[in-house]
Amino acid sequence: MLKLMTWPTSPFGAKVKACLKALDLYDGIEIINYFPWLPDNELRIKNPINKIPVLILDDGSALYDSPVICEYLNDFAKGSLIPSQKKYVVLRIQALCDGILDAAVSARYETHSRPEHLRSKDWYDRQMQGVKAGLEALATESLDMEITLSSLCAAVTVAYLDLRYPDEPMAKIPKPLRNWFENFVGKHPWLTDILPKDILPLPENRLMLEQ
Ligand SMILES: N[C@@H](CCC(=O)N[C@@H](CS)C(=O)NCC(=O)O)C(=O)O
Repeated sequence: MLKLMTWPTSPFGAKVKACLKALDLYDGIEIINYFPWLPDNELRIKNPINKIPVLILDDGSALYDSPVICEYLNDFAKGSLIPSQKKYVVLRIQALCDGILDAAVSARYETHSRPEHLRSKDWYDRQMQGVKAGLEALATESLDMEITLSSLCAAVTVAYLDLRYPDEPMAKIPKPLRNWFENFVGKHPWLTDILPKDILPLPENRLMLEQ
């Protein structure tokens, strides 16, 4: 049985879960809720970079990071999440969304995880500049109303920013992207269960405060 190490707030984990659902693989997978800041070595044994999500295959080997996992799952299920006629547009949008999310997660660590005396407003602003410019670019892409890897990535990106930055002007979702998101989730309501959510208490022995 495939296993997925992830955490409910992780946007990259949510992207993989959305692919699993879209490919009808979700019910056949064991979800291991694993907080990546724990002081043990369990995650690092699977992914030396120590990040979730990690997909553990039946032979015990591991796949990371999320673009690799999503492509693997699509091939495994013979799915059409990356249509060949627009493969590089889909992959570009995924890269754009991943870039926005990397910046948003990094800024979140800066304000919530790092010891207070080490926090840098300059670093936070630099990351949020990336979020803002990335969102402007994403709003100009013609996003699918159908399920593809790129539409799933875009939906997860908006949902993560809504979760973590509801009042941050630099993370304001441009109107066309907001409209697309609402229509898209309205058309695919099962996504609501999959999008990033703060639903689990943080483990007691976490190294960092929260993510
Ligand atoms: N490029 C990676 C990014 C994954 C990532 O940043 N995961 C975060 C949680 S959302 C994490 O595990 N952070 C722990 C750390 O930075 O040590 C992917 O696409 O899977």
